Amino acid sequence: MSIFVGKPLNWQTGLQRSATPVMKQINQLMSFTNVLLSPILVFVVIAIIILCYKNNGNTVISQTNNNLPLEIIWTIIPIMILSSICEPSFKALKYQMSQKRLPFITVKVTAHQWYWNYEYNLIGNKFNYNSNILKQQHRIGFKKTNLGLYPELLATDYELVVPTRRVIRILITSDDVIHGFAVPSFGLKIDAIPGKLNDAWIKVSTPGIYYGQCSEFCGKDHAFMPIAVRGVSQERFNNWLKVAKSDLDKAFRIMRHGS
Ligand SMILES: [Cu+2]
Repeated sequence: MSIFVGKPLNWQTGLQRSATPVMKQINQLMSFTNVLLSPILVFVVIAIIILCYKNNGNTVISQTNNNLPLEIIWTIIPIMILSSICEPSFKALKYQMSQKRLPFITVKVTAHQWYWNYEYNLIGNKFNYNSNILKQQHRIGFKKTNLGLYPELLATDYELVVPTRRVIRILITSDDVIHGFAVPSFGLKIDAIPGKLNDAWIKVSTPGIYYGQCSEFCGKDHAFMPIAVRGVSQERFNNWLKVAKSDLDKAFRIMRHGS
């Protein structure tokens, strides 16, 4: 069974495919902004080309001043352009800040130099584990030899596991220096700051593995502390959780067999 993998593609120029409602909004905002910006780009480039060719050294530069209609036009048009971007942008921002109050579960993410710690705090189910980059020599042991599913520099030994179609609240902090918890297909990028608890929410729409990386320069192994999130069905999440508290290896083994 093939599962969706949220990772960057070769020669990709756009954003990653959205896997959460927040990222969907960000994608829409980006498309809208691009539509708006393209004619401006064309206009500016044409204007520059015309000016370059017209000005052959002896053209007298226009001395127009105090032209009220012209000044009104070039003030009003940019205001209209900026306000039309402002509206969807604030809407997306507000949405990002909403829906944190009644999460299905809360996961605490603590950044360390140079790995992540994930803590689940459910009634009777408090446990945490570290997530390190998957080393080449451990691929066989972890049964993660498929480079498409577990790409180099992005795959981890133990992923963060979350149920799909549920609001998950993520609390983010750091134990040492500032790190950045970022998963592009979730539209998520929050700083992990020592002594401060930042929060965000996700609602993963499709089961799959989603990759991200630490996004604040945090020292020598900054490039080697990837983030891997596994979105699974509610049922598989419950099964994983039951075993994970006592035997993490076994819990992940069962999950991989199911995928
Ligand atoms: Cu870091």
